[in-house]
Amino acid sequence: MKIIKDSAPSAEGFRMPAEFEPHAGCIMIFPERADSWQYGAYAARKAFGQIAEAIARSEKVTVCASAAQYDNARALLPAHIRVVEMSSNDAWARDYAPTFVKNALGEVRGIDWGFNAWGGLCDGLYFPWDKDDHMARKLCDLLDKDVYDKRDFILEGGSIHVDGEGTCMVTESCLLSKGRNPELSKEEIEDVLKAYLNVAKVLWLPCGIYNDETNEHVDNICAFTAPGEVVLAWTQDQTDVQYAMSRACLDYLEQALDARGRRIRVHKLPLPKPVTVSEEECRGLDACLDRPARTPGERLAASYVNFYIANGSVVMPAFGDPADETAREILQRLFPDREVVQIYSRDILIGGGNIHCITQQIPE
Ligand code: KQY
Repeated sequence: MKIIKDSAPSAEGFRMPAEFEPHAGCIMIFPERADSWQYGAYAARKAFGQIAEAIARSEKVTVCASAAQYDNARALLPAHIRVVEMSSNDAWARDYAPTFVKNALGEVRGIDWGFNAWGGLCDGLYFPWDKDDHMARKLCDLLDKDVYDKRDFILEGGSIHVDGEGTCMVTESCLLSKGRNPELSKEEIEDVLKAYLNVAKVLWLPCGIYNDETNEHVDNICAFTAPGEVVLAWTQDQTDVQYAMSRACLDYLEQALDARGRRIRVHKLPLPKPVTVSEEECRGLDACLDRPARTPGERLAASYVNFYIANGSVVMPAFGDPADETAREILQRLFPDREVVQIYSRDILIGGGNIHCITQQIPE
């Protein structure tokens, strides 16, 4: 594996493909952290396993597990899912596995961004995060991919979406947060995205989902379903705090043009009714940084937008809400050539994310 320090992907003809382009596989991490996953992650591991199996029906899945959990992961997951021992601080593959870029010859390379647990000592979510921060490079080594060293720039995979045709989408609340790259201006951040993802246009949504502890990652509020088309998490309830947030994103998208000069077609994806943590769930969590990890009644950032597009399916969350089926039907209409598979993901949501946050695609 070569570590590339002196140039950026766009200078060498590499670009980040859209998630709906063909994959060689998917990376996940086996959950075990006791302040993220209630009751020793028992239920979270079952949900991760169901998601891995659903994705593995159409692409190779690699699951990283700690030394302590390797045997358990190997026993839980079927033989066609690869399990490798790799240390991490938690299980958010989207955020610390490499972002992959590809050139016209089909060569794939990784990008190793800096990771500081969603805000470092400013408003990060746990400490330390050193093992997470090392994963991108280890995974590139494992997969035999050269890697761009961009550790001087803090970025998580869940904070970017691309359409594969020159447009990237982010939220201001996340990329301009004080805990990421406070020394850089908005224009300088855009320049890094353009150089590393090889995009010509960055769409800056103002915000994400209410109480999303990542400073509102884009992958929970809005996602490309095709070039020029997005789904946006939406509520009709004007009294809900989320209404103004989704409305602000819609207003932004309705006046925006993408890199090809297209107007963006916005499909509204309903949100489930507010999901809150129960006392029983809180009792099952260890403390985090000397504080309770969650408090009873706390609202979680539940959204159907947090889905993963696999080669043959779209794997999306279910919350046991009446909107589950409506959301599934909308995604099925938008992805007619893929089977939309719904997986009950409350146990992942309690950890602070959902299906997109725990998966990272490797382009074909
Ligand atoms: O990408 C994500 N949504 C990860 C959130 C991490 C939360 C840590 N408790």
